[in-house]
Formats: sequence, structure tokens, C-alpha cells
Amino acid sequence: MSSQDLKPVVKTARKHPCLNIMDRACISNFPQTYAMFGSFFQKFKETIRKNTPTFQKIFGKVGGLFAAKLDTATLDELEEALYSADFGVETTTEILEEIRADYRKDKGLRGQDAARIGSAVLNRVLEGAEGRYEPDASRKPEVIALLGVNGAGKTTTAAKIAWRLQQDGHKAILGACDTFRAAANAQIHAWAEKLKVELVASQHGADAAAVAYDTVHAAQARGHDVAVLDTAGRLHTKGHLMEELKKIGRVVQKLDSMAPHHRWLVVDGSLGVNSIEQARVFHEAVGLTGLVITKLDGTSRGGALVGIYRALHIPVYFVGIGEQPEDLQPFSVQAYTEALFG
Ligand SMILES: Nc1nc2c(ncn2[C@@H]2O[C@H](COP(=O)(O)OP(=O)(O)OP(=O)(O)O)[C@@H](O)[C@H]2O)c(=O)[nH]1
Ligand SMILES: [Mg+2]
Repeated sequence: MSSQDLKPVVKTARKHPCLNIMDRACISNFPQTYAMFGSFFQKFKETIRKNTPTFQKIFGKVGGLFAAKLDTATLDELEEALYSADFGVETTTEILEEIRADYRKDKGLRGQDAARIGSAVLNRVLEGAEGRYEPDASRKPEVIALLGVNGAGKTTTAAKIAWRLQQDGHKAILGACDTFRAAANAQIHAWAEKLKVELVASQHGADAAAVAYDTVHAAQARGHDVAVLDTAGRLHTKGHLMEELKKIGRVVQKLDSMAPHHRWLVVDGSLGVNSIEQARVFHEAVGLTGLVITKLDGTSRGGALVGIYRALHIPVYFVGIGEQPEDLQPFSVQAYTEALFG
């Protein structure tokens, strides 16, 4: 595809409301690469919502570039794109080394060959990363605590999980354990009402662990299958806030010694490799059992999950691809790598 042909694509893409500054910069500076890789999370969304043939049709739009022979300039652009996707240095280096090694052997290597190599590396790195969630019927309730830094998407994810469980015929209850942020109660109340999910909440400023206790207690009394605890956003560097999380754990263990059975870190997928350190500190504090990566829609970054998985080997249960209840999907390595590399 010539740069003339790319102009309308780039013009439309730059106006997309979901794009952040990084995305816009990437589109302006590397239009060819954007066409090949930049919109991959949009494709990811389409791919997992629809099916593979639809996805291939989307990729078909940039098929010219996909089929083009690589040269030094395209390799450099590719390197830039991989770094800005935030896979982390190790994975990016591995992908580039494998592509360059093949290119040294065969100068006729095409974009599609590079994509195949990138895809193979990611599949290898993400082996075992797919968490599959099915409530354990022997636990009444099974307790899922959602943790993470401010604004990661915990409350939205709690609502989406409860909705999903109810769609699958399970009885879910939400616990409003964010008693710290003034508007938190109103937000989760609105979700509970909209989705018709039971909610246990208290006043702003109440003890979060007491709300967690009340939620699990109510769930036991009313026969709920799953209790989803939404917690306040906290910076992993604030020791006393991390202590509060441990307290939530200790208090619900008075009702069930194994609870919370799942301690999932909710990570804003567009925030990049900084989230690896966040994840490490949360993991040390509470022993994470899973990850949920949000906001994979509307970003051309989103590779952070690769770095976190590589560092901690904690499975990714769900990915968030929008703000609606149905915009939470089980994580699929295949859909992820296909969205990235075709
Ligand atoms: N586009 C998009 N937006 C999301 C997604 N998940 C959450 N959001 C939005 O991100 C913003 C923050 O989400 P919340 O669920 O309030 O995040 P939180 O972690 O509970 O925030 P605090 O309680 O303040 O720490 C909201 O505007 C959500 O609608 C997602 O997967 N995609
Ligand atoms: Mg919240």
C-alpha cells in the first residue's frame, strides 16, 4: 500500500475518540506501521466479538503491506511499533532477534513472515496464560476480590463479572468494599440496579473489611454462588493501604478459611510496562491468583500483560474491551496474537 493510499486511513484513524496521545503520535510518525499493527486492539475487539473470517477481512485492507518484502526501514519501523506496544524488552528483543535471524538468511522475507514469527514468540511466551473461570460449586459462595490501582477498572469489572455469572445461571452478589472514594457507592449502586445484581454496601468511610464480611455472610445466608468484592483503588507503594487488603482477607477468613478464593489484579492494559512492578507488589502482599486486563479497546499499546505474565506467571482470566457489561471476555492467547499479528 503506498503512502498516498494510506492518507485517508491515517486521517480517519487519528480522529478516533478512543486514542490517547501515544496512539496519535504513533499514527503520525509511523503511518505504515500503524496500518499494519497500530489498530490491532480494535481488531482484537472485532475478532473476539465476531469470528475469524471477519477478522481476516479487516486485515485484508492492509494486505498490500502485509505481503510486502521487508527492508531495513520496515524492520526499524517494526522495532519501534513493538516497543511502543509495551511487550517489555525481553519479549520484544526475542521477536526482533528471530525476525532478523530469518531476514539474514532470506532477504525475500515478507511482512506476513515477520507477523508469523512474532505470533509464534508470543504464543510461546504466553503458554499457560489463559485462565478459565468456572465457579466451584462446593463453595457457597466462592469469593472473588478485585484489587488494583486507582482507575484500573475494578468496579466496572466487578459489575461485568457479576452480570456474566448471572447470564450463565449463577447467583452473584456484589460487595461495595470501596468505602474510601466518596462517589464509589453511587457508582456500584448504579451498576447493581442496572444489572439487577444484589449488593451489600455501607457508608462512605466505613471499614472495608466489615463490608467484605457482611457480603460473604449475606451470600452464605442467601445461597449465592459467587461474591464479587470491589475494593478501593490503592497505590501499591502505600504500605498502609496494602495492609487494608490483607485485613479484608483475614476478616472474610472468619467465615471461610479459604476466602477470598480468587485475588485478581485488575490492570489498565493501556498503561504499559509500569504495571509489571505494580503487579509484583500486589502479588507479594496478597498472593494474586489471576489478572484482568482492561481497556484493550482503543489502544495500540496493551502489551503489558505479556510482561506481567512473563514476570509472575499469573493467568489472565478476562480482558476488558469496553464499558458495557458484555465487554468482558475470557482471555484467549490465540485471539490476542491473531489481533496483533494476523
Ligand atoms: N474503554 C474501556 N473503559 C473501561 C474498561 N474498563 C473500565 N473502563 C472505564 O474506566 C474508568 C474507570 O473504571 P472503574 O471501574 O471506575 O475503575 P476503578 O478501578 O474501580 O477505579 P477506582 O475505584 O477509582 O480505583 C470508567 O470510566 C470505566 O468505564 C474497558 O475495558 N474499556
Ligand atoms: Mg472503583
